[in-house]
Amino acid sequence: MERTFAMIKPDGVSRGLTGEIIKRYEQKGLKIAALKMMNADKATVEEHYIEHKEKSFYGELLDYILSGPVVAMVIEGHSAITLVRKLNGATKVEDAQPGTIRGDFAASTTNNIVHSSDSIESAEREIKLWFK
Ligand code: FUP
Repeated sequence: MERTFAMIKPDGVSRGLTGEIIKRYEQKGLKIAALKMMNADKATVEEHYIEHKEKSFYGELLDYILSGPVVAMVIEGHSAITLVRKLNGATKVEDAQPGTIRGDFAASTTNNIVHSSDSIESAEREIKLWFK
């Protein structure tokens, strides 16, 4: 059994996609082990995206995540890390396939609706960070 961290970003929440996104995770057979809607604080978001600190899009990314409430989740299941990332779809807007959350709903790489951890180490780090 594996645990991953997932987040519905502000545009996912404001566009009313929360139910649709959770439905896709549950439909796949994954379990929502924890869930909270919150306004993220800047320190948490800076820490979350620390690997992108020097990137050109970092400022825009922070502003975006801080622009409204997010839904933070812990998702549990066999291969949960890989499965949630497959359901979410590719990071780059041009690569996100129809049938994935990003492929179906995102029209920009920055405003891409969802996040999920990319490894066991990231999942542990992100769950600790968002569910203190
Ligand atoms: P992901 O693991 O799919 O969330 O992707 P990354 O960790 O590489 O990127 C984190 C976020 O930075 C993405 F969700 C969107 C944003 N980003 C950009 O805005 N431009 C880029 O070129 C790459 C990422």
